Amino acid sequence: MSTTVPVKAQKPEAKKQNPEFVQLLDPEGKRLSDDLYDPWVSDVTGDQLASLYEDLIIVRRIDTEATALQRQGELGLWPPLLGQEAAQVGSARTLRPDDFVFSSYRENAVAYCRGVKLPDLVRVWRGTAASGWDPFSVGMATPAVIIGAQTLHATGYAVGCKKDGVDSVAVAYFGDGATSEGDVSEAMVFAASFKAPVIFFCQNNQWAISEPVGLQAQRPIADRAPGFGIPSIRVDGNDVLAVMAATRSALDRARNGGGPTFIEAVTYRRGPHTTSDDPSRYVDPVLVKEWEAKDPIARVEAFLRSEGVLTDELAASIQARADEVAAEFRAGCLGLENPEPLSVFDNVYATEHSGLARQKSQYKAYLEGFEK
Ligand SMILES: Cc1ncc(C[n+]2csc(CCOP(=O)(O)OP(=O)(O)O)c2C)c(N)n1
Repeated sequence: MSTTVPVKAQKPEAKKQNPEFVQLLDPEGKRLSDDLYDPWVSDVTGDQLASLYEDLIIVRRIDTEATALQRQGELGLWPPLLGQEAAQVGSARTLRPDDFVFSSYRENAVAYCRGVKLPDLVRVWRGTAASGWDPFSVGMATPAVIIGAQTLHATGYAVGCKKDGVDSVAVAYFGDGATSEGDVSEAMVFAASFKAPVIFFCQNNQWAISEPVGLQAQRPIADRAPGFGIPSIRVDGNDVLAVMAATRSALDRARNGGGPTFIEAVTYRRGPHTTSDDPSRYVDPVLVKEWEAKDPIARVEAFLRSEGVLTDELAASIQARADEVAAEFRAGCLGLENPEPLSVFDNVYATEHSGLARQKSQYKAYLEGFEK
């Protein structure tokens, strides 16, 4: 059975607002009501939620496949997102094509939602390109590995949108660790000063590699932004509906001249920082179990089943579709062509550069040495 009926809270009269963060779907899949944020998702139907559920399943499947590809030696590295699917899908699916995303390296689900082609997700990690995709074709810059740098790019872009008189919004995605970087503070100062239409979307996945968030943040991360004059929302990052509501409210504020908003999506990185990391050296497995119980996919599934929207048949077809995407992704990755070695010197400078030309000829001679 499918439904075009909005996914309203089951018991609107039993109002229960979570003091910790905005939550509309609890871990058991119960639809909670929230006076402030319900209106932002009052139009979301059962079918639309099922489509978000499909996204969550697919991005998790892509992530598993990429991890396997790395373990098989096909990728040099991969930054997994297990546990963070709802934070990424819930926010990215609310954006318009003319909005612009500036992300870090872990936002592969955001990239998928923006329409980045599957092999383009791994060009860099396979070492066949210096950059994965054309930013302007998908409205998303290629990922920043310098922690927090992209918040400045987003703010600059947002100021540009304002000057151009368009109502597009820039969204900067970053982690909890990034909030300790000067770049993020600078970006917030500028964004607040110029009322830039930018959303600072922080996925608090509790870890900056092996450093726990509690070390660098004595208060909730969302509390930092008001000090810069930027309102913030703390949302359950494992609740796709709540993330959507929070992002929609921030987008609306930005589009209507209200300026920046900071969103802290509280989530958990259940895997390693990257495939080179061993979290067993610093994570208590009990904590991971606790977060498994708050899984972002399980709660949507439970809710959709209780509503009669998700049947065994639909669930099986979504799984089959995810497997299809994974196969396509694997084939695309393996099909990436190795670049011609000397092309590494292309596009470094806009104009000829004698130092680079010298390096290029030295490298050419080095490579020719192997052919003898
Ligand atoms: C400016 C800078 N400093 C240090 C690093 C090394 N580094 C890479 S990832 C990382 C932790 C980032 O944590 P967080 O911002 O929470 O993002 P997450 O990886 O958890 O998504 C650090 C310190 C870097 N890439 N750039």
